[in-house]
Amino acid sequence: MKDKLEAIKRSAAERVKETDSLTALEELRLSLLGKKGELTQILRGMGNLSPEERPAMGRLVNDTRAAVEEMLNNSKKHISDKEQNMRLAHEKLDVTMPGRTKPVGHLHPLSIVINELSELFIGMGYEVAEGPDVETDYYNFEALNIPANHPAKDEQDTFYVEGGLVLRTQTSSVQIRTMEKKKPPIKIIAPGTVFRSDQVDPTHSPVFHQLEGLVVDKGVTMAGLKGSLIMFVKKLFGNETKARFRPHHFPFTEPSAEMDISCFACGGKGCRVCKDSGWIEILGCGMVHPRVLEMGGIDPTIYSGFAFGMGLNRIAMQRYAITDMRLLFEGDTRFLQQF
Ligand code: 2NL
Repeated sequence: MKDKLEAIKRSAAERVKETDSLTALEELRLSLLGKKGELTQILRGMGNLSPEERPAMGRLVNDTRAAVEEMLNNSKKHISDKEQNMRLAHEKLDVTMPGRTKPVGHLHPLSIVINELSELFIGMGYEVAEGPDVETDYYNFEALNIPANHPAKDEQDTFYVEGGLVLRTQTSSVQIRTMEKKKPPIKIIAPGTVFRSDQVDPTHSPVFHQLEGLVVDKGVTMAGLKGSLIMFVKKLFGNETKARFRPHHFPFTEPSAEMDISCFACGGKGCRVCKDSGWIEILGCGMVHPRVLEMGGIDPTIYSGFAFGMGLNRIAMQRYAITDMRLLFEGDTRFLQQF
């Protein structure tokens, strides 16, 4: 029996040495110390021993068992250290590496300008109004006092859609619709996309953007128009900005004017931006024509109004030093990512 225990111990030492995984080690533990294990079998055989032999033999079995357990435990520690080191080397994480970011969309330069101008007008008490891009002839032309034979109605200038509809050539139609729905006081801006049958070049596009404004109430005057617009350009281009109004003609306003501002590039001295004039044309405006008020359902003997309209593409181009309008429409992300 003694020899047998010695043999078990020796073979256990050898087998432990050969084992290199925790699962194999556990199998080995069961085969040595488990219910059906080799040492357990020997313990069972103790019943056959004489009472004198039993205590010494019992001690020997226990010592062997303890020795085997110690071997197993040492090996377990050794193997799990080794496995952990392997995992650490394998799953190495460099927290200083740059993260992988998802590309996030952002505002188009035109949207930035629309938002900025809208905020300025909202600050002056205006509300933002919107309407359809496809309009009837009535809302786009007739209600604005543009006669049937007006050159603007020519197919060379306006996109006609099936059913006698047009792609709106200005956002004025939005304001006519507002006048029909609301009683004065009316104080709105209508920013949006407009369409003209233009050839594409660095300063023209058949799709572009405008912001129009309309104020209708009792006692609205040309002086009020000038005051409001001067306040607006000072807020947008700086307090030192000067303005001048030149007489003009629009079918929907009377009197009408164009507004120039002192060049923001040279301050009025003359440069390439203002073509040496010192002034930059910024918008058209005027007192709403009485016939336009009437067609909007407003009595021109009680109420008066002023209106103005400006192109947004040029403002965006000036603001961001963009030299070709096509860049605003082509959707090239290499260009758009800069804003
Ligand atoms: C320009 C000039 C202008 C208007 C737009 C307007 C709208 C209504 C009634 C009267 Cl509902 N007028 N809009 C008035 C004057 C000028 O635009 O050069 N736009 C780019």
